[in-house]
Amino acid sequence: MGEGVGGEGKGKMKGTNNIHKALVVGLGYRTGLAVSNFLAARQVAVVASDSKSEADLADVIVKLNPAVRVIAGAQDPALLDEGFDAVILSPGVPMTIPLVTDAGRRGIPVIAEVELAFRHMKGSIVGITGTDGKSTTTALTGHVFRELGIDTQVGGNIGIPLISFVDKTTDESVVVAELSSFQLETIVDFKPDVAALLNVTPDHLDRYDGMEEYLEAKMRIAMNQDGGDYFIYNKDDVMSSRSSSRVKSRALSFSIETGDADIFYRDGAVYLGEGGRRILRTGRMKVLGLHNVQNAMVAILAARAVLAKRGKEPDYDAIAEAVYSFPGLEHRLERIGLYQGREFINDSKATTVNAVLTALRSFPGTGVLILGGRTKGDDYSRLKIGLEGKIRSLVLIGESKEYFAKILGGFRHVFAETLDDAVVKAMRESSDGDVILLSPACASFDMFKNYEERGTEFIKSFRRLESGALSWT
Ligand code: UMA
Repeated sequence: MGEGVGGEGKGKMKGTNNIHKALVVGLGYRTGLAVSNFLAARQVAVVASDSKSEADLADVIVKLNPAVRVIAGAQDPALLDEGFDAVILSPGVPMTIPLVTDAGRRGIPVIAEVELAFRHMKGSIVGITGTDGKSTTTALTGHVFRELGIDTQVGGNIGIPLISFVDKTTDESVVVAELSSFQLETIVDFKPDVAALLNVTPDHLDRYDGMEEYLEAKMRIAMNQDGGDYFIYNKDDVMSSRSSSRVKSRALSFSIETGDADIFYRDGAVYLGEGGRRILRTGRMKVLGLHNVQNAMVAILAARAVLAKRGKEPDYDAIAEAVYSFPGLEHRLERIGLYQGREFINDSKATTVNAVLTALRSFPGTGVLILGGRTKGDDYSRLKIGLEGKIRSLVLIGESKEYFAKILGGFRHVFAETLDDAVVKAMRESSDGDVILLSPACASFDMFKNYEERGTEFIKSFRRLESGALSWT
């Protein structure tokens, strides 16, 4: 048996001893795999348990360190009889499964991957949580730090487990972490230098008993912060605003509705509350929509807070340039090009009604919306408010086309069989100056492997149209 894994990074190892034998629960495609390999490389004896069958896990198992013992299928609490120093939980596994509750009863520490990563991490941590906009804000904040010449790592719920890059961090690094409520459920000492709570609206209510419980999970992001840390919150969002009074860290607010905030938006520009200095002209940003202005305000406050903790003054001009140059995330309100006066926008990642409403709000004028796919039980009639006065015509795709035709019957619509067909019909339904938006409000699995493939196919259809290979007239 090896020396065990304690923590050579920021964590003070309160209440946990070195880990010699670990049980990783939930291999997943990313988290459990990364944790298992991280620990095995440090000579920790690792058992990985997953409810899927060995056959279903084949893709993951080939990437595992051969020293890891995999127990696939049933997750019997009797497994704990072997004795473990810690259970490391992947975010997709509920804390309520018997294997995990039993571990707790036996006094085995149950920790999140982000907790383990924290114990090995160096430098400053910016943690970003909230219901909507986490990934974009995380990417944008990371982009700003990088453009300022700071060594930056970006990860968490955005798709790269923090544990996979902790070894690269130094005292000068900044880690920008997207944190879901699932990841925050099992943190112990995790303490971000800067925490941001973007907004709290109903989500994951299949896993939480109600909004208060969901909020509590999110507020864990600030539970270990002290007076030297910062908590960024949205003054326009009732739940996040209310929560700011309970944190021990220094609260910094952002707003698009009031000038009474640490940073705010007014008439196409972003200003600092104190001193009123103008920081941004939002028209220069590549990413569209007021929600991206909010995301930018978070990034600016996060940069200011980290620099303040390092005793440095922010260079707001450099920060503004960094915000302007942020290209946005792929498949999220991604501008792909202009063709015969129509602007094509790929928002394939929009799989919920809220995401589509945000997309519709983000551009002025009119357009054609490509909508449909596999529905997820959302209340799709809510789309009507966003479509009114904005959408000339709907191009309906996927297995839900008839369903949408029925519930959105008041709006002009046509059916399309493929994305090529959808692009052709969108051209015919639109006019010069319109937007052609793929923002499907649905999962992609009826027609594609995932939303990435759907977005990529849309871009290919656009390129064919541009080159003349796809004719629309
Ligand atoms: N499993 C069990 N027992 C159970 C339940 C699940 O063993 O009772 C297994 C599953 O079979 C699966 C694994 O546990 O193999 C769960 O894996 P996972 O979902 O944690 O998968 P990862 O690939 O590691 O992805 C996770 C995040 N997934 C979730 O939080 C559900 C990813 O967020 C994240 O990017 C990744 O870690 C990086 O660390 C995705 C997500 O959907 C994007 N997040 C939710 C959201 O954004 O709304 C929270």
